[in-house]
Amino acid sequence: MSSDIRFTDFKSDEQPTWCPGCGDFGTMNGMMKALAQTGNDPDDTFVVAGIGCSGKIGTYMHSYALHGVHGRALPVGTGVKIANPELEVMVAGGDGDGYSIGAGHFVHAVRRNVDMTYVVMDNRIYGLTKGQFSPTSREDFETSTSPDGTNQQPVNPLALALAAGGTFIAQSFSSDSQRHTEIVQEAIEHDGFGFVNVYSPVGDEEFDHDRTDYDAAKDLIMDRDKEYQGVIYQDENSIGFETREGVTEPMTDIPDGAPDDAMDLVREFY
Ligand SMILES: Cc1ncc(C[n+]2csc(CCOP(=O)(O)OP(=O)(O)O)c2C)c(N)n1
Ligand SMILES: [Mg+2]
Repeated sequence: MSSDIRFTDFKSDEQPTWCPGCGDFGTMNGMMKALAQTGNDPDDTFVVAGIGCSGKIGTYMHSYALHGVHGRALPVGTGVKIANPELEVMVAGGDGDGYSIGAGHFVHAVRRNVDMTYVVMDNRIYGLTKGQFSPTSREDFETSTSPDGTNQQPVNPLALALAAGGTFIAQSFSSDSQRHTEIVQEAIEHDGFGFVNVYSPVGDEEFDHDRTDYDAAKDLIMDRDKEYQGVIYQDENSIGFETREGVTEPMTDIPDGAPDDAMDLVREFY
């Protein structure tokens, strides 16, 4: 960790190919600022990206990074953090990546509560594949694959996270750079799984409530008529999974009674 790191140190030399005006620019800038403001530097940061326009973020940021398989960013992030808890792990991907093909991983990553930050760039569409509807598309949203609207209730990611036992649940707007940065910063500082759903809104509502009040958070999240920005729920007693006894014991410590060639097997994969 270093105190003289600027957010531009997290920028790579690659020029983003995102469309002009895309919310992904603001989302990424906020993530870089939040990383710098929490005292991280590229050498202790690992960004795991999903597949999609959003998934390109790992190329545009300067840090350790892995651009993996569609929907599988969270298990990779979990593995990185368990293998090296010293790293600041940030996972980023789209609404399709996280709430469609990766939905199962999302629920389990939330309940496992490994100390990492998950930023979902929720544009409510499959952007990279040219605009099919996504799990968060609204019922009346017309696309090439939903010419009469989707006729389905969208997934409510905040409700999913709350139901799965989330310890930090927030939403930010890519267009509100300062608030978005502050929210991601809080997610990084949270001891456990910091979840931020980021979307590009048409309108927004600030709210003032006790973030540790589970029932109040539930009421806000279930209100489908409003889009809230801020930390909606936080469990202040949260403890990161990787800090539990035995979770990050070195794999090279072979217990008594293990087969003679166990060490060779470990070396092969470690
Ligand atoms: C296993 C697999 N299925 C489908 C695809 C095709 N595919 C690539 S990106 C994508 C959806 C991207 O949507 P989202 O996650 O919302 O990202 P966005 O492009 O909107 O940022 C799909 C279906 C793929 N790459 N791999
Ligand atoms: Mg999308």
